[in-house]
Amino acid sequence: MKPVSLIQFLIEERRAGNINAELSLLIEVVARACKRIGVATGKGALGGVLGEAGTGNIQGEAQKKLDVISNEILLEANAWGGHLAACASEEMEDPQQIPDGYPKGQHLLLFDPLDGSSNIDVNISVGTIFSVLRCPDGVTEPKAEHFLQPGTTQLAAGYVVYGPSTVLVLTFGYGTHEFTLDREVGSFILSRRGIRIPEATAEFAINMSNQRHWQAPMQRYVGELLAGKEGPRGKDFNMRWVASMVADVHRIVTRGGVFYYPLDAKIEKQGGKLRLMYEANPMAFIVEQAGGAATTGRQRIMELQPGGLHQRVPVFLGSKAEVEVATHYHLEADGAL
Ligand code: P6P
Repeated sequence: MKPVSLIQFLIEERRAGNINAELSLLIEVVARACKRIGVATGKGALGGVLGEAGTGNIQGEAQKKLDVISNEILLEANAWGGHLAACASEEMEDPQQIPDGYPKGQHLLLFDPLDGSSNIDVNISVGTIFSVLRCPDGVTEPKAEHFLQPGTTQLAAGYVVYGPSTVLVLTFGYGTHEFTLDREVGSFILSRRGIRIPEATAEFAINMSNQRHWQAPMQRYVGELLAGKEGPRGKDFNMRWVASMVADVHRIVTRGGVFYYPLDAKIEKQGGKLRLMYEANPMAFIVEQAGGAATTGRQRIMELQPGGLHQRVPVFLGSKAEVEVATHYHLEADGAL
């Protein structure tokens, strides 16, 4: 069958009335920027791009050189196209306006330019995560509050995982689709249309070193997974933890599984580890459109009303039936059932 390129797919989506021309152009620009990020990360030690940048971000985290480079690539690529009203990034405290002199569009782009960057120096897969919202009518200089829309209002969400192959996974709310980069030609080629995540799973992803800090429902739930077939679940489970959300989520999108970053005593005050607007919401949209589920352990992530651009939340996502079990444990413990 003739390969379908990303551009062709976007034209099909426009013809189907699923997206408009401006959103189509935005996704093309983001995909092209991610190809450049993939080239930069692929240079490794030869590109002088490893190690710390010597700066910190809004999260108080030391920035890697590639965090800063990736952020710049996305900002530059999106400055002149006329499809955006503003950008927001994990690496910047406030939204970035479109530079004077360039036309503005009707979309807001949010991104984590290089998620999992602590893995860069040890050559483990990292990725870019992005989310697209509509800019409220009449707003020409979007501020942070204009980005604070629930995940259910996303127009598009996607990630690119820079692994053995470079893979873009994308949704507009009409299914979740995967594109693999043909490095010879430089085009993203449709490799999976209409992905479905298996409802059940025997594989979970969590950072077990936090176990002693978890809330009681999580202790009980994971204890039962570890008890295997002799325990109440009656089957053995396997565990994976890459510590790169994009890599862990891509495994789940590819073969099923669940990913958990629950509240724990260390991060309870900040509300969680992962960021709602440019990690949890886009991943939730992608997973739900593939038949999976995404909750905070207590409610659907995409229904949260954001309180801040860099707000953190607990994340339970993946195979629907298993996420529902974990969520049930939390609601039961809260007396909410
Ligand atoms: P931990 C990477 O820093 C990240 O934001 C996600 O990509 C990843 O899933 C998580 O944090 C890893 O957290 O506590 O295991 O290092």
